[in-house]
Amino acid sequence: MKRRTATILATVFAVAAASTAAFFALPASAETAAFTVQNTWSNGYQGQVTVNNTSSSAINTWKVELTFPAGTTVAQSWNTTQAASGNSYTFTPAGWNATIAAGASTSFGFIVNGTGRPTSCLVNGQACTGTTPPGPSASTSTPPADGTPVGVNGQLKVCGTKLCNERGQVVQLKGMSTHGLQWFPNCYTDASLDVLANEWNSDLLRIAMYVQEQGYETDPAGFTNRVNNLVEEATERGMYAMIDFHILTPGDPAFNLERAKTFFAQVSARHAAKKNVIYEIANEPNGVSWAQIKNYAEQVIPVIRANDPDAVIIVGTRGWSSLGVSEGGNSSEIVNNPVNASNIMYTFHYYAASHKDNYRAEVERAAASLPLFVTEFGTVTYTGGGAVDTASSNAWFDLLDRLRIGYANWTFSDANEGSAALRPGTCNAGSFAGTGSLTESGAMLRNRLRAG
Ligand code: IDC
Repeated sequence: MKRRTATILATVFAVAAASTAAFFALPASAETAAFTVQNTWSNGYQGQVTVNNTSSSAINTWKVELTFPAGTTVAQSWNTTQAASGNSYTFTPAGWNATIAAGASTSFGFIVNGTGRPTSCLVNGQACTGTTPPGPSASTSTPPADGTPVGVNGQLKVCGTKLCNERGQVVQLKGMSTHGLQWFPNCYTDASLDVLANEWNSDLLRIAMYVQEQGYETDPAGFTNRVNNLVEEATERGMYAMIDFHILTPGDPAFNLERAKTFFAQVSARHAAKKNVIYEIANEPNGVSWAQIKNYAEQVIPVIRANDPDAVIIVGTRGWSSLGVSEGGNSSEIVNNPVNASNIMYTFHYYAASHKDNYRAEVERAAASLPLFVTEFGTVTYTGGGAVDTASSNAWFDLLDRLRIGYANWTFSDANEGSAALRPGTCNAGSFAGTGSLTESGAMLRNRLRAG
């Protein structure tokens, strides 16, 4: 143990010494840095700093120091290594972006809790007097006029550990998941989807296509068609459409590998030109190793990419998409052995009455290194039934909002179980508007989504 500690300390010391040498070797005005605000919300904002090398030779490293007013903190950053001392934050390279060629620049981003802007900014010890380099910036681009989630945000992409819109602003999508399409066809109609989009302000429709349990495997063409139709319905309403390949039992995604390849080849070909389709390739792997899930992902992702190269793809995680926690593991197995693909995120699922502090702690830890999407959660127990756990649900919402992690609630349906948003009989009656048909969970979600 002692030997190990000594070695690590020695390494850190060596790196620090090298960095210091590099700073002093630089010409006095080699770097400038520009701080910009990319996106704001009621109690926070997304900042970015671009470090420019204005000299005619490469620089080997950089250091940006930002000081914030009391009450404002940096929650997270990406493309950088962050250290804090009181209200002062030091940002150094992430590892791969230390060297900046002559005339080039590099940027890093961060999420701020609180509204205070930096009161001081230093780059390699000098005041950040630089200007934003040429190119699109948040302040010059104009969101499309239609005001829908897709109209405003366009094609999404993974940016560091976050999800960004087409202007590079972090976005947190909030929406609803269908129940199994095989069981609740009357819940997904023009009328219900109008209410979901226009009244609930849902950013997202997750389309849960079970593979077993009388799902896809019984009628591949029919279920592919239903999914395609729901993607079109979401698109018409400016919502993102998340195509969920809802494997559950058996939990090994390899059992459905050939079905997944066939299905995703077809739906990605059909929707390749759209900006609003997100692919979720394995709902809840269970009873399998992370290596097996990764292997599945690395076979399915190229099938989608061949048709739709820029779509965001979400990969399920071990233990019913618990980042491994429900099977005694944790997210380190993913961090140490990530899926070999870009523009992907990892799934986390929770049910608030069953999954509490230890799961929240793991999400917070994982979110520092992995892009996460809560593609399914319930306000009740993991069975899908039971009472709403208001305290745990609110603790989850607070965490996800703080980390800007998107979510979809199970379910926008009238199933006879506590997780359903609509009371039994609502879908046959076709009475979706207002609050009269909502369960306790439905009322909680409608309020959340309407609040934005
Ligand atoms: C549940 C449904 C329930 C159905 C059961 C089996 O709510 O009506 O009988 O599936 O298909 C998940 C799964 C999701 C589960 C949900 C609640 O992704 O399919 O739905 N849940 O048990 N993971 C954790 C909980």
